[in-house]
Amino acid sequence: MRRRFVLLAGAVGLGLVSRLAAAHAHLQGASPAVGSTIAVLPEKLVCTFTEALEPSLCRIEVRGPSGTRVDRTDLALAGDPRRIAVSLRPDGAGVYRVAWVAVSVDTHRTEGLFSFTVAG
Ligand SMILES: [Cu+2]
Repeated sequence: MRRRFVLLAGAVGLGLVSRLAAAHAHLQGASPAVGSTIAVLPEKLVCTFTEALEPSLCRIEVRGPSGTRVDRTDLALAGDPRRIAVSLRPDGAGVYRVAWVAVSVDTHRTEGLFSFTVAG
């Protein structure tokens, strides 16, 4: 209950909070890499952050070139408390857009967008 309240307050003050967020979970890297062009869509998208995550509160939504959601909503830690992965469903060549929300173990929330391209 307390955590829920903290999250809500965090979401309301997100603009301010993220500016003060020296030690929060920022995206350190992804596979496929941010902005990259790849030949074949991998089975999973893996995102690595700068802080340990609370996986049950994190979200990753991936939309394929057709605009439909292509992640299989099976987000889970991937062998490291700072790393989460989600399975992907192929949606052809084009731009895949990723929207992420990361909640670190200190319950602070960050979010962002990036894309990668699957070459035709
Ligand atoms: Cu924090």
